[in-house]
Amino acid sequence: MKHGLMIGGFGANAGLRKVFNDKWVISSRKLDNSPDYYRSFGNHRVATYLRKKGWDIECLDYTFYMSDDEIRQYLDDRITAQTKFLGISLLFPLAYISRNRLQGVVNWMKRTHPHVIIVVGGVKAFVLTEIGNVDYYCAGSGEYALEAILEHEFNGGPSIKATIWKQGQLINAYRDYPAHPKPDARISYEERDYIEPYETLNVEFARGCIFKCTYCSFPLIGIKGNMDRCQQDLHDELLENWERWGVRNYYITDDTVNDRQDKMEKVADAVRKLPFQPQFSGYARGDLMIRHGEKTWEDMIDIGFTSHSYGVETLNHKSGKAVGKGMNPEETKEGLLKIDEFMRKNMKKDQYYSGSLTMIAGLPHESFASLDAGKEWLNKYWGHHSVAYLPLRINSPEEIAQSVEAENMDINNSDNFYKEGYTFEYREPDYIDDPRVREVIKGMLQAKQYMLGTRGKVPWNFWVHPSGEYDYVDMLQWTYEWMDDRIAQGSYATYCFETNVPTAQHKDHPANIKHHFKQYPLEVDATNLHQFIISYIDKKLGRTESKTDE
Ligand code: B12
Ligand code: SF4
Repeated sequence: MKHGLMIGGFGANAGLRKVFNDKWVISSRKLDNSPDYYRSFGNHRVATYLRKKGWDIECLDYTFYMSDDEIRQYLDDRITAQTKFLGISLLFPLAYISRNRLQGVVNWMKRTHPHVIIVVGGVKAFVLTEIGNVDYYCAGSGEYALEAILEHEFNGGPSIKATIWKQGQLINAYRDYPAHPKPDARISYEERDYIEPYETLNVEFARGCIFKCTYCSFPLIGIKGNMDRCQQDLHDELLENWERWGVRNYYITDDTVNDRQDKMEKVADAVRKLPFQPQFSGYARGDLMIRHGEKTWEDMIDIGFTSHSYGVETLNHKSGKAVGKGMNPEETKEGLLKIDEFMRKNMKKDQYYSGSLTMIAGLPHESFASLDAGKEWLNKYWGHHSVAYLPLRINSPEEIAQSVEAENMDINNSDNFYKEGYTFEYREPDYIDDPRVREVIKGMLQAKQYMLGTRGKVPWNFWVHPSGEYDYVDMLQWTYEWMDDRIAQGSYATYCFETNVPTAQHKDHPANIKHHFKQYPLEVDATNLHQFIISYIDKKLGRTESKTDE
């Protein structure tokens, strides 16, 4: 049988395995959220599709929790003359160290197993193209694109629509091999994935988003037409994961889970037919939650979709309007409180409600005064939920003008902000008191330095707000102060997207999970999830007795 391997799991904390046996914690003293403890689902989705076409494909998750020797040992062990390709999934930009490690693995593969072609795949071209010495870069939903590559390479199929990038070929899969809609977007796991019942897997209800917010850089936005999953396919996937692995927890990967009321109804119909109650977390637009009202909230409770991350972004009306989220903030605040009350009153036993908010600091028309007004409300009324503020990130016009073809494949949303009057400073800021902010800026300067060697000739820069009142660095500082205040007042509930940590931690007492979504110790114990990853790697490397695929 034609054989392929797919590896992933190159995250920000990668390579920290040496401290695995100490107590591991997830800390709320941070500004971003980490994807490190999830499997590399992109690989599993593409592999599931290709297996239906007769391929034998094994996936390896959490790769960078292994040492370089372990990664090589695994690849040496699995690769045979039948092995045709190695797929590498990259969801997020790699930190400098991870990038070098991955490049090392790729170079070693080319020297040691030259008959295996290497395909790097994921959402964003600029992330993929940081790696050299590969045969194909596949940006976008990769099911049909990888199939086309394999047909071309090994079955005399037509040549691939691509442009040259470094030594390889760069594919715009969204445009040239579109896989949206994808009604059968199911992932089927195998024995050799060693799925545990307390894991949080990922699931798709629909592909793409019907909206087009100004700051959003997801490629499949403003999508027209029906992009929904087939109800039966969704039902069967959830049932299979329950019957084979005992899994009931999911992160939904839709850009906006609740874009339509009828979508929630359709999912609820599929879920009601299941013999168990699943639990879902995912991104829901706050304004739509409020508009759609109680019928949809009931559907959500039936589905088990009670762990939400609302992209509210701002509580300043003019700022919201400027980025496509124009609901009056008073209506937003009132609506959020209503949802909170409704969920708490009507949720089923053992369900938990997370009303995580994600906010952007530095939008058009936002001032220190309006930010502080928003903060006051959030600290008073939304202190029992997690709220993440991140400073607005946009590229300067010079960067966009000089960006290479690979970057032009990715959506650029910066233009929308130039129109609002954002300007850019090209110098190292010399006025930073807070050592944490200094550290972040230092990291960004280093990254920029690295980029100068590979692509981009524009020196480090940061935006200045149209009002002239503040700049990017001030907003970075403001978000740290925001976090300090939240910690000081004891507001640090678990984020909706960190649901996999408490789910694993309380595997024997699921009723305790809900406490994390009110308040939890500042540093939450993640030992179980880490133990799971160690044991997964041991099984993959044959260090523990385990069932193998038939
Ligand atoms: C779930 C999710 C998360 C989870 C991640 C959990 C995990 N690891 O699974 C959490 C909540 C932790 C998260 C965090 C963040 N996220 Co996020 N997230 C998503 C989301 C909604 C779904 C990703 C996903 O799992 N999709 C499902 C899988 C199956 O799809 P996939 O991996 O894309 O795979 C497909 C293709 O990419 C391709 N493919 C993938 N692998 C391979 C391999 C090969 C060989 C081939 C050929 C093809 C291929 O084919 C697959 C099937 O179609 C996306 C939006 C989206 N819908 O894609 C944003 C998204 C990936 N996130 C984004 C961002 C910005 C962030 C944050 C930076 C947010 C923040 N400001 O903190 C952080 C980053 C954290 C960090 N430390 O780096 C951005 C872009 C990231 C980027 N590359 O620049 C996205 C695209 C959203 C957006 N609006 O732009 N996120
Ligand atoms: S609703 Fe979300 S995914 Fe859709 S365009 Fe807006 S920010 Fe992007």
